[in-house]
This record gives sequence, structure tokens and C-alpha cells, in this order.
Amino acid sequence: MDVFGQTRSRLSNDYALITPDTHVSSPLVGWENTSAVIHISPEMSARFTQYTAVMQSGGRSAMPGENIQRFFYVQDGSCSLSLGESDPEQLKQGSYAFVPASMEHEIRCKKTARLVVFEKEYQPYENCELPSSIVGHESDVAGEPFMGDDDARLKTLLPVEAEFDMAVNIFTYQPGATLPQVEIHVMEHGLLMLAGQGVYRLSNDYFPVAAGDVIWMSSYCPQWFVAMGKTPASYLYYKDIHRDRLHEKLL
Ligand code: UGY
Ligand code: MN
Repeated sequence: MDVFGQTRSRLSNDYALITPDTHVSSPLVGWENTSAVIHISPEMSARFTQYTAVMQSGGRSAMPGENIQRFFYVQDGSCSLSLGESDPEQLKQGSYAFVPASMEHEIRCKKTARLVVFEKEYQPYENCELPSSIVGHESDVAGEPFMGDDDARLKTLLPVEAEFDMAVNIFTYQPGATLPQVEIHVMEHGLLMLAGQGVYRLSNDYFPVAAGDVIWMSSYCPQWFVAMGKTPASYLYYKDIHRDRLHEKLL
């Protein structure tokens, strides 16, 4: 609580920094024994949704809307995932799953679980099948040096293939490591700081950021990051990929 009404949260037309002190939870429609904070949504002109779902004992998910694909990452606790007719798989901290649009599935929780969820409408692409479901654990994904820098490593959690129109990655920086350039690109981002701290450049502004912070970056929002402190900084982030917007409009 801040008695003087101060916060690090900031909103602008092309980015949002949302810090945990400004979160307000509400029930998640259709889900049972679950509350959520919807951090990023079309209400702020994003083309996707990012939310944190906090599931309690007896927690149960609902299906997303028609043609909506869902990715979730288990930030804390454990849960199970049933995909189609198959037996439930147990998921723990660091597990993640991608569920293609319209695939029947249910997340259930016996104790507690905190999930980071990204949802996006699927944009089909000529001659491409629907992407398949993916279940994995971040510890099974190798962190590749980003543009040759061993101190900035990227884990790519989903296949980089044309049927996938979204990517979710984990970026880990040693203290002092940076994004090698100020990036300006058509893809949007939704991001959760998982650990550590640093300074994020968003458009022409620079912000101290730390574990728990959420950031939305619109298409073409200038962005850059430097990790600071004594421990590595890491973030989980979403981006839309593989769809040429003019081409889609012409189809
Ligand atoms: O994938 C990306 O665009 C990534 N390098 N951006 C970011 O970390 N802000
Ligand atoms: Mn980027």
C-alpha cells in the first residue's frame, strides 16, 4: 500500500507497465474456484489477452472463445491438464502447454496453482493445418545465446513453424547483459518478469522493473532491456509471428 498514491505502473498508447501493487482480482468467467487479474486485453488495443489465473483446491478451467488458442505457464504450484480424450497430465512449476483453437481441454487444480495465460485468435494460413498441442517443461528447453551473446539466452517454447501464429519464449540475462539493440518491430509483446530486475526502455521512457511486473508493447514500440543487480533477470514473453498482415487482408 502506498499512502501517497504512488505506483511504478504506467500506461500509454504504445505500452503498459503494470506492477503488482495495482492488481485487482476478479472471478474468471466460467472457471471454478479461480480468480484472475487480466493484465493485457483488447480493451487497451492489444490483439491478445494476458492474465494470471490463481486456482484454488477444486479449481477448474473453462474453454476460451471460438477460434481462440491458449498458452499457459505454471508460475507456482501444480495442476493437471486433460487434452481431448487423453488422460490428464500433471504439470508443475515451469511446465507449459499450448492448446490450439477449439481443442477440448480442462485444467484442474487439487491444491493451488498460479498460471500465466496468453490467448490469441488463430489466424489460419493457406495450406497449413491447425498447429498441434504442446506440453513441456522449461528445464527441457535449451537456452540459446541471443545473437551470439552467451549472457543473454533465449528458450523458444513453441515450434517456429508456419502453422503457429504465436511464439512464447523465456529470455534470461546475466547481470549487465542487454538486448543488443533497441528493437522496433511489427510484432506485439506481452511479458511477465519471472526473476531478477533491470531497466526496460519502452518507447522513449526508461523504467526500473522487477519480478512480478507485466509489460505490454504495441507493434513498433521501441524496446530495450538491461539486467541489473546480483542475480540473473528472466522474463516470459509472447509475440505474434508468421502472418503477413497485408497478405491476410487480401485472402
Ligand atoms: O523476440 C523479441 O522480439 C525480443 N527480443 N524482444 C524483447 O525481448 N523485448
Ligand atoms: Mn521484441
